[in-house]
Amino acid sequence: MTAAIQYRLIKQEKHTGARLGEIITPHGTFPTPMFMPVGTLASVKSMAPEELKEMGANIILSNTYHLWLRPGEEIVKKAGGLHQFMNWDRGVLTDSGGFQVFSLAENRNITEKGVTFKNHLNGAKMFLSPEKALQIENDLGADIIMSLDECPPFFESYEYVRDSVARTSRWAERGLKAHRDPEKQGLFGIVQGAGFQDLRTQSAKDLVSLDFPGYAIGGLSVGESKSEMNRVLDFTTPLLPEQKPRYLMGVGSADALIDGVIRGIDMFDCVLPTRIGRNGTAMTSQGRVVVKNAKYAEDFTPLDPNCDCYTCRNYTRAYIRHLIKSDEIFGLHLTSYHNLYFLLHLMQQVRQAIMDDNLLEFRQDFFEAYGFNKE
Ligand code: PRF
Ligand code: ZN
Repeated sequence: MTAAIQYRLIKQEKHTGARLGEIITPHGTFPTPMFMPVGTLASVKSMAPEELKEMGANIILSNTYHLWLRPGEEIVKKAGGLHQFMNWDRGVLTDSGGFQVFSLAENRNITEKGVTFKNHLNGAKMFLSPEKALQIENDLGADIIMSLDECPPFFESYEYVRDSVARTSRWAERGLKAHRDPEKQGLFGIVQGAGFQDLRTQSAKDLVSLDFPGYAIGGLSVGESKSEMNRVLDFTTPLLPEQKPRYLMGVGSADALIDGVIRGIDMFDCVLPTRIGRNGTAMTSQGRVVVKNAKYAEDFTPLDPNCDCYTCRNYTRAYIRHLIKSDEIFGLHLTSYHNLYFLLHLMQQVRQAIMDDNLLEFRQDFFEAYGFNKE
């Protein structure tokens, strides 16, 4: 059997845990570390697939929970799968729905079998199990699919997290058994355990013994501090196999990407660039620019003076501010375009720094210009 997803480690950076590699998928081979734009409902909000390609996006993330509710996985399957449905011929990853049920749905009840909840659209009672998540993800047809996990709050009690981690491991094993086509889709396991080193260790051990083609680290960037997240990464990534990709879920601020890469992370996703973009905030080499602010009304410079994206080559802060203030949808397209470009370009620079063994110097320079802690 040829596994759907393979990872090739090309180079380890000399002074940090960072790695240069590539991930081989049924829809192309892509360099890592990488950032994955989020297209929750089979669309990266306001972005055409051609635009994502021209800025170098190689894999996008979509959500099982949302597509299950609307339009339903049956319709996506009939269209020929997510790639065909949305006209995207590069990589797709679907999250399993666990995290979304916990953040969006109401009346959740979690048992060994799975989780019942009322959906956030019409309040209908629904049930998601590890097997159901796999059936939906198999029907959606993404290249990388995720196990159903529980993401407990970071400051939950030790006893709760211990039992939750054990259940997430059992769910991961059930998902693996239910997975129909490992040659077409790679199923990743998700390490949980909040801030507890022994529980993260147990979780990683359980999942590594199941031999997934890749591993995610979940349960971070859920309200804990950046230093807490880095502390957990410091002891968690070394528990994962060197020859498999490592994915830090839901992390997308520029400083956290760099600090994650330094600790051995290969893949990231986050709604941050598109979400704050729609609401009039640009990520720039000099920190965040809230372009909606009055002080930009007569600023005829680009969002980021050091950016050569389509938005920055052609439009000014004053114009974009005007569009966003007037609810002109072109405005949020321009900021989304720039923010995605900014993070994809940042990852390109990070890969070059790994190649040159100067990632720590790169971090120092970047943080200085960015103004550490602005994010
Ligand atoms: N689990 C899953 N998806 C996620 C997370 C998680 O813990 C997070 C946490 N940052 C984001 N997305 N399945
Ligand atoms: Zn730009």
